[in-house]
Amino acid sequence: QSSHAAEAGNDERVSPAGEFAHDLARALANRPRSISPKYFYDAEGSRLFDRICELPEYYPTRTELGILARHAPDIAAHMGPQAEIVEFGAGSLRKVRLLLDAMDRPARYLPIDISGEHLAHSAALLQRDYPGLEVRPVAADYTQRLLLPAQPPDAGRRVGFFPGSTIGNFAPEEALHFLTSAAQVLRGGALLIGADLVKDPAVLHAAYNDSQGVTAAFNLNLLARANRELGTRFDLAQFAHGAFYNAPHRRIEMHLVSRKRQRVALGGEWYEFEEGDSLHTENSHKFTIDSLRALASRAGFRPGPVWTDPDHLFSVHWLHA
Ligand code: AVJ
Repeated sequence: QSSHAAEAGNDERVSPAGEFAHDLARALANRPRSISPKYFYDAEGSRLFDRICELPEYYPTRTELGILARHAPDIAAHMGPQAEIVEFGAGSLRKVRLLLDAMDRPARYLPIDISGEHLAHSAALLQRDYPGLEVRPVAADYTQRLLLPAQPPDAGRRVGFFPGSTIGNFAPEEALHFLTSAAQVLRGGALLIGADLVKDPAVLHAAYNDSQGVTAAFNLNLLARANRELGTRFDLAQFAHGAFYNAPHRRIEMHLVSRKRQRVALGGEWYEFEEGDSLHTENSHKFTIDSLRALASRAGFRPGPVWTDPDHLFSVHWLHA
């Protein structure tokens, strides 16, 4: 798979621990302290995220699956024959099965994910169920430069698939940047993208503060991962999971909040926390149908049909590249 990673222009494969150590050190030195949510997804974090998707309070996954299941024939018709699917941040590969099952002779599937181990496992399971499909997993950070292998001459449309409202993790200017480069690599094809919708803040709050504490464990896994990979000695019991809806920014924010005054060593430096100091670990932006379409237009897409659920919790958009 290393040649695929090279094609995807992934810089992280050179030294993943070096990158994490560097970004964490910078995060701890900065004010406010803030780190990319991409570091949640080691093998343990990916497993915890899969558990989040099963939680009763976490509506996005099952709602999006419902939308995809109901509208798969319509979506497949937009894809056309022998289409190729490029999935950004492919995770457990459950959603793409709904598309593959409805498609006319799907030609090739390129799942891109930062968690190489988790991806290889999921890709092998998918390949077993779709023996005729060319599955080419790409272990890469899709937020870096996107370079995809050339399509065979007889190929159908190249369709990007970006489900789960992962677009919400980006800051607005980063989302614009990502969509602009996606529009370039998908030119002539399309992007099928899931976006979580603005709704009652109480529903949002519950989705990120589940009663079983799985989201808290997912958040704290960032520190556990640092302990495993970087030799830090974060005391997980001394950090609280914080998640709240920031209405002006239309986003859920997740933080790790220090329960007391403490310090941690990393790379020969000490970093201090006062009681109540936070490390900002994630933003999860929410959209209206119009705000997503406006963003896509600015990135060079032509917005097409939108599918949603009866309660308007979640949206799936077809964007012509
Ligand atoms: C994978 C980014 C879409 O923002 O809802 C779930 C990640 N974080 N619970 C989201 C997440 C906490 C998820 N995304």
